[in-house]
Amino acid sequence: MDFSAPFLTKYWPHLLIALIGYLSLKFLAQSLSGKERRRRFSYDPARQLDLDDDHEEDQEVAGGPLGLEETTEHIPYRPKRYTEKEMLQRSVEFYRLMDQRRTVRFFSDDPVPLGVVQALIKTAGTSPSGAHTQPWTYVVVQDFSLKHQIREIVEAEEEINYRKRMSATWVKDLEKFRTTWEKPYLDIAPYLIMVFKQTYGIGPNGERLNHYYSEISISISVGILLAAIQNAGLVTVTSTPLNAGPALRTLLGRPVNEKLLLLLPIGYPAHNATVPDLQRRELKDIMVLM
Ligand code: IYR
Repeated sequence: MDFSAPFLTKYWPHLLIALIGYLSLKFLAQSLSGKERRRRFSYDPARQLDLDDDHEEDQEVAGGPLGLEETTEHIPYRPKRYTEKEMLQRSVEFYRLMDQRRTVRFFSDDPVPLGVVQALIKTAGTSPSGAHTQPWTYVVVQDFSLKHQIREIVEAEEEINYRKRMSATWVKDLEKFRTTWEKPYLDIAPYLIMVFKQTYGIGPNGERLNHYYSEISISISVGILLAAIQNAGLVTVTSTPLNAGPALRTLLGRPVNEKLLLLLPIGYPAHNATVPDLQRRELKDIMVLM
C-alpha cells in the first residue's frame, strides 16, 4: 500500500475513523476485563459497597499460607458436653452478662493492661470466616498523638456527614442517642481498635489470594469481640466513620487491600457516663419457632 502524501490526503477520514474504532474497542476490552477481574476476585455479595478496593492484581491463587489445603487433615473434635441443667444455667448466665452490654460514648482515661486487649483481639480472631481466610486486621492505637490525629480526621468528616451527607430523617433518627459530630472519646479512651477488612489476601510471593464473604466474616468476628469486651468489664461504641476510611488507612500506613470498616474505642466507662434508656425486643418478637 502506498502511504505517500496523496494517499493520506485522500484517505485521512477513513484512517481517522479506523483509529477511533480501534481505540474504542481497546477501551471497551479493557473495561470489560476489569469487570471480569473484579467479579473473579470477589465472591462477596456485600462488595457493591466497596468503592475503595479497586486495584490491579497479578494472578489468582487459591488458599493461602493459613488456608486449608486439599490435603488438610481432619482431626477429632470432642468438646466438653454439659448436662442440660448446666447448659441452661450457662446460657442464661451468658445472656444476663450480654444483656448488660450497652453502647457507651463516655470513656474514662483509666489505663487498661495491653494483655487484656491482646486477649480480646485473639478472641475476635477465633471467629469463623469465609473459607477460613480470616480477612481481618485489628489495628490497636494507644499512642496519644495518633489517637488525636484520628479524632481530627473523623470529626472533620462527621461534621460534613451530619451537616450535608446524612439525610434529615437520619439525623432526626439519631436525636434520641444524642450523638454529634464531636468525638472526644477518640482522645480519652485508652485504645482505639481500627477494624480493617482485607478485601483480598497477599501470599508469601506477593500473589493475590481470594477472600470470600469478608464483610460477613468481620461482622461475626466483631460480634465475638463485643462479647469479649463485655466479659472483661470494658465498654465500646461500634462506630462507622463514614468517609474517613481512606484518610485513616493512609495515616495508619495500611496496605491498599485493607478497608476500614469499624472504629471501636475501648476502655472503662466514665464515672458519669449515661446511656439512652432503650428496650430490647422481646424473645417472642425476634424468634419464630416452627
Ligand atoms: N457515624 C455517626 C452517625 C451515627 C450513625 C448511626 I446509624 C448510629 O447508630 C450512630 C451514629 C456517629 O458516629 O456519630
